[in-house]
Amino acid sequence: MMKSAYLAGVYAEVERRNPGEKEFLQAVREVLESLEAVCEKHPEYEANGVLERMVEPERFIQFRVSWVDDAGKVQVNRGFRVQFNSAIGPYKGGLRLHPSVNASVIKFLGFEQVFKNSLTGLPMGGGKGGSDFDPKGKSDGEIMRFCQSFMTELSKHIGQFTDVPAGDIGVGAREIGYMYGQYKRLRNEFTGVLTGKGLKWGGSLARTEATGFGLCYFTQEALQCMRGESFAGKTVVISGSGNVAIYACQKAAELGGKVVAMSDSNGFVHDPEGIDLALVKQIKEVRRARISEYVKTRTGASYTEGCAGIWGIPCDIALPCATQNEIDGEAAKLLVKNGCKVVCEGANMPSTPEAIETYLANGVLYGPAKATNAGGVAVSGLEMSQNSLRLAWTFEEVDGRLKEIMKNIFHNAYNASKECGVEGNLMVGANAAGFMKVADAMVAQGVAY
Ligand code: NDP
Ligand code: 2IT
Repeated sequence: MMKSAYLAGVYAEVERRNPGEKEFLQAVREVLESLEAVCEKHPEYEANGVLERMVEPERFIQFRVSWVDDAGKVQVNRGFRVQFNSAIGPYKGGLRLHPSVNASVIKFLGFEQVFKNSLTGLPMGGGKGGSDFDPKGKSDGEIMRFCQSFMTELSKHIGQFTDVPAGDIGVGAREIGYMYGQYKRLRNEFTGVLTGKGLKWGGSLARTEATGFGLCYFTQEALQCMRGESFAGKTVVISGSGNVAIYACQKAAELGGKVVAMSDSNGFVHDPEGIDLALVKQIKEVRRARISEYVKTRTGASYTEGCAGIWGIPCDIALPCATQNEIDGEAAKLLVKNGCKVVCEGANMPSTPEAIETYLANGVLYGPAKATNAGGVAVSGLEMSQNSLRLAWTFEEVDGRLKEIMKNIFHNAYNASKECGVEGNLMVGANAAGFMKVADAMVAQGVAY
């Protein structure tokens, strides 16, 4: 519970204003609980109403997305964009296409994005968007028509200096292509309004790999600085088998780890010999099929229905890379019981508050999403820079910058944890460090902006 009357009051008002929005309330609560020491040291934040302002999005846009399916039937989905905070740069954050998307999910993601983007050190504010459209089982034509209809409305609210969306769950190169084409058609301009673009039309090398690679760079730096260890020889479990999971798997293996399990929303595969990533890429990226197909080729591996069971596989390092609240208190206890010493988050908010409590109580090295998965948006920021320069950097250049950014994020979070009197608590450190830059900008820019 929050000791500070100021923070408790802000939270009570958020609860009153956003009833039933459990993901959003969970994300806000975690941040506010991390800011006791910061707010005590900086009375100017309360004096300037910074927290009250920060928990209320600058703008929340909801719209109808109608499109025609292959059978000629009219379909209607709900589209969203939350423009949460622009104190340090244009709104920036991904678009999620998943049936579970609603206002609460978009607001939690947009809220977290504000602090994450601040941690990257690049000038980006926070936003997020998406739709409850379910891409599973849709034809390319249906995906295209949905993306075009979605962009027809979204285009009125975004722009290279205003708000720059990108991918998230269900949005990869294909969807960004269809959306970019529609934006260009509507505006008659070729600008960096989206990131994650194709390499032949303004995309950045290493953006596809960035979130997964960045997660491993952070984990490696944290392991080295806090434990004097590395990935070498460690057993790793990674949930999900999408963009983040695949490139986390690749980098974890390159750094000497042995990834033994991956999953999708139906179930998980356990391959004690080490995951065959080329096979996973073939199944998920090329065929857009289910992870269960993995065991048809890799006969030494086993498939189990139900995605939650993956946390019962013994490992040294767990990298949740699927979705929010995928590790609950029970799963966290199981991880700890089986010897897991490190949990670093590729997904956004994959651990419930009970899971985080379990990590902290058991000395698990816990890397919170805002810090650990910031590599994706960081390289999106680098894509914006390259677009503005009308230049394209090499893979090595972008990857090198990503590595430096992830190391800096770790050290900033670690140092902030010390300043907050909880050395090594990277959740408090990341929240405090990400918050202060935005808060100072909001104070400097005055109230009525
Ligand atoms: P993808 O759509 O590429 O992959 C998502 C993966 O997670 C799939 O394997 C999917 O399985 C699984 N998944 C999705 N929803 C659920 C669910 N409700 N239960 C179980 N499994 C689920 O998305 P990304 O890899 O891009 O995103 C994964 C996570 O990383 C998300 O939390 C996202 O917000 C976060 N993230 C992404 C970034 C990026 O740059 N893409 C940057 C930072 C964070 P299935 O195929 O069965 O649906
Ligand atoms: O959650 C995230 O940081 C993303 N989905 C990436 C956002 C971006 O703008 O690259």
